[in-house]
Amino acid sequence: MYMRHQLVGLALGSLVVVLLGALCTGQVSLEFDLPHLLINEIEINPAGFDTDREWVELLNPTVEAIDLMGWQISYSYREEGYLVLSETSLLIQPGKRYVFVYPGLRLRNSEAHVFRLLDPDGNVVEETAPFMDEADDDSTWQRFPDGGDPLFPDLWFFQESSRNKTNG
Ligand SMILES: [Ca+2]
Ligand SMILES: [Ca+2]
Ligand SMILES: [Ca+2]
Repeated sequence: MYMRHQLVGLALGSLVVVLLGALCTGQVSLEFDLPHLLINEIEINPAGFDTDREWVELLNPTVEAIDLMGWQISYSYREEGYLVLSETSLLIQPGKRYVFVYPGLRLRNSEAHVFRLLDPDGNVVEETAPFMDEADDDSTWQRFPDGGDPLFPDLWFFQESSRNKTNG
């Protein structure tokens, strides 16, 4: 019990130090990432043929429109690489989503692989856990809750598709 109080005390002490530091410098350093464009849902293996039917749902959780021009997403089949999401200006408004359909056959079903999102400067903005999908049906990988939880950013469920709609 004493230990727990001591730990809470330490945590509160650290918080006070951070807040005091913020007051003194006018800056607050946050422990978690600021909101950014998200990979929110992934269909690796749609029912039937996969060609031209694999997709990712992107979500803009920020308060400003994001232009997809020059952003890239990873693919895994047959080799691994990146595809440009849009060559021209394409705005995703705040809170809105966009479904990117992979051209051709781009995603391995049976060997887990991560999905990465790169901004126009080539920075890795997001890297998911490794996913695979051998179900050959309407089930997809989806963040839970919709848009993710900042405290549990790697919480995903495999469940019936909610393409271009709220996950859940
Ligand atoms: Ca596939
Ligand atoms: Ca599927
Ligand atoms: Ca969805």
